[in-house]
Amino acid sequence: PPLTAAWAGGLPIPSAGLPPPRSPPPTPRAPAAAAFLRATLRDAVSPVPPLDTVPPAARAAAVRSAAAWAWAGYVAHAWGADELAPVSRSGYETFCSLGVTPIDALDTLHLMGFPREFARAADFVVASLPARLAANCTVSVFETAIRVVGGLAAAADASGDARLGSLAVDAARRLLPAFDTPSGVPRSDVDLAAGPAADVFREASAGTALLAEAVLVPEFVAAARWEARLAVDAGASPTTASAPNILASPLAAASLRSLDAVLANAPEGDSGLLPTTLSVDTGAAEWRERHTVGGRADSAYEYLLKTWLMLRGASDAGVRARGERYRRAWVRAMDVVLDRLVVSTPSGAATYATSDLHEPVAEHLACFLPGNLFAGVSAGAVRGTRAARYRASAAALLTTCVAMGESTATGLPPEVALFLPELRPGHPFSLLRPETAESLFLAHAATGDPAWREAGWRLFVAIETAARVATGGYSGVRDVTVSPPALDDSMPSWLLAESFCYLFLLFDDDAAAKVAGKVLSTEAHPLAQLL
Ligand code: DMJ
Repeated sequence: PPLTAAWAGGLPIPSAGLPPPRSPPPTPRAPAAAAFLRATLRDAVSPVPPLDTVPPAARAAAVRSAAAWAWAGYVAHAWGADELAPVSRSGYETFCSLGVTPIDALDTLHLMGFPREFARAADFVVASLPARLAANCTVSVFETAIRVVGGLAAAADASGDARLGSLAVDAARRLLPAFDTPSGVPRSDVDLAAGPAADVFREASAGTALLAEAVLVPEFVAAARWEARLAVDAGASPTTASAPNILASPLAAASLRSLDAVLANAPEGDSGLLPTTLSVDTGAAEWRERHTVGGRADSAYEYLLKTWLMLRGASDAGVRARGERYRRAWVRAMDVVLDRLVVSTPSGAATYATSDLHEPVAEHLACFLPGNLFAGVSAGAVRGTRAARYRASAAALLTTCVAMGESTATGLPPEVALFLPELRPGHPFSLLRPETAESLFLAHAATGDPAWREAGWRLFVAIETAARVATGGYSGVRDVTVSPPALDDSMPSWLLAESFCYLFLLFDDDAAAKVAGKVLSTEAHPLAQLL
């Protein structure tokens, strides 16, 4: 697909980094929302106390209050819309009006202990989503899988609410036609109702897929598990829900076939980096070769590890062996990423994952990498000297991600940083992305080092100070180098699904214990392992 904008340094930027488009008119509020809002504001929102007086033991509660403020803003002004425009106090549609914010937020509400808000959101999703899913609308397979399928499956896992599990299955089935390609690598877009009709795919992505779009196993296995469980509840043989049968079901098998096509086509050796754009016909590199662990590629690397985590506890030896293949693929990929994409500035002051082999460009999106390395080491994916190397690289990378935020006037990291040769903002906007918080949580879980918690608190204070909107919600900012910053009037659904969720997990040991046995998806949805 054509790249649409330029790095500040004259290099391309993924279009995924741009603020979302607005589609007026604002979504009308559901009639019941006013009462819902009043109840939410009254019952769920306690004000965040003055930040400099918050003792460490109260930090999780402060993050929980902030999440309630984000949720209340959505309920007040955007109920039923995909996402909240907090400044103009309306909603906007980015995902075929599926109502993606409540779906993405369900498991966060559950984890943070908002049972009433969870129940109301779940009832709303159950009542409204079937009709929304049945509409003729073209969606991104990737975004719908990670936010909708993953969000519903995790919320169903957490609550046991089979209605949500059934919706996860419905949503995943509607994405399945995209995988019907010669290679098994899915097309980027699919019409939710019409499937692979000839004219539903965007011209820009016809025939190609991005690396991240080709690796979606955790979401599809989670949906397949719910499909099997519902079938058993309806009278099918209990063996339907065995791990091998779940993996053989159409939903799981399609996602695994795509992953296998990616790995089968990955070059060996020095160029063992995965291609960022793939042909859906062959699964091989397409268009212009570019290697990155940032946008367009990020979660594919993350999911090599997490596919192993999903399969490694299965009682069936064949399933475990299959998982082991993905662990080895992750180690191969990480070795090459550390060799080729992770670089240090000449002074050694900063280490970052570059998004371009020839230019010193670091995307905030790539800040998931240190957390992924820490998670792999903690899970025992690597040992000995390799584990030591991964741990040291992860700490250096995360230190730079933290510095990306702490070098700006707002304390928020920019979308893109340049190292010329030292750190400075490239694209200065912030979409309140989660990757630094995610890696801080995983780093603290792996090492117990309180410094990661301190960095997380400073990040939270920066969000509170720069991005909180007085009438409800939080907003992305246009320039993190200016304080106070201009707001971009958007609250991406990942703020509740991930950014606040990871900060809460960082400060709340009980919550962290609850997700410890789960696989955190790329959208921070805790998914059960296959047993
Ligand atoms: C989220 O939707 C997911 O974390 C995805 O993997 C990357 N982009 C956003 C957050 O930045």
